[in-house]
Amino acid sequence: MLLYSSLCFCVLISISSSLTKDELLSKIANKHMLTSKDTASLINAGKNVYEEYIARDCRAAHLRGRKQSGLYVIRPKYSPLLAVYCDMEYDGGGWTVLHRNNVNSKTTWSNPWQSYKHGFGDLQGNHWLGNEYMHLLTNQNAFSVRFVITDSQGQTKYAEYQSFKVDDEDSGYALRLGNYTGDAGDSLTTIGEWGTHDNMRFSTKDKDNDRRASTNCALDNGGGWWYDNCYSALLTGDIRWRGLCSEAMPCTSAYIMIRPNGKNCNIPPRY
Ligand SMILES: [Ca+2]
Repeated sequence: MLLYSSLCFCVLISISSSLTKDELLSKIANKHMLTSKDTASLINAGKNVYEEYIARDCRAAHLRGRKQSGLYVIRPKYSPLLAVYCDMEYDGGGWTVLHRNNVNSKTTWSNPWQSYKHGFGDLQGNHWLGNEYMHLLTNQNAFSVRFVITDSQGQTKYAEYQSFKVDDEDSGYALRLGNYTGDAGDSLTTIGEWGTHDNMRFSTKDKDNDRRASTNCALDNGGGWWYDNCYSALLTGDIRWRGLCSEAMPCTSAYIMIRPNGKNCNIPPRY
């Protein structure tokens, strides 16, 4: 009898958590970033989806055998469901893409705080996933981040930081970076003529959290960013990266992507 009851209970739990595709789509927090074509191409969204089995991030999906780059639904531990672009090929795959800027594709980057908070753009093209979602994603696990930039010669370079976190909104979505490796140069944690970016709060044209007293860096430069006074690197709008991208040496594309760094001692992995 006990076994029978347990079986019934398990079946009920399974049935109650199965979602149709429409139900799943309605629960995606950033569904405003999905076109109808996008919703048809969500790789891990079939007819019936068990919400509790949705991968926590692109690395988790990759570990389950998902090797195709494209749009996925993920379920970070402390977050509502999110639609993201997963790069399953670059350097071993499993990358959750937070931002893409191809300068040949026209995008409005001079958006207000609320747009940068909840994300905008096309997940398969130029976009900003959203500071709130970057915070929720990086709050669940220890991530490393790569800033991948294609320079004026067509060479792709990267700056990797061994840890990456975005603080909550009350803390201005401040950027927290670890140690640098890579070949793009470290324009985010070293202090240059125009300051640094590590530990800076996010600023937008309608919220000045930068350290330039006289003006609002976001208003002057267009895109939202972790400005200081004002920037050594800027990836929203024209791409700037000290020593690599400038007006004289225009870079053509930039990505920000994250992957668990395996250095989380406090939270056991849950795939
Ligand atoms: Ca200012």
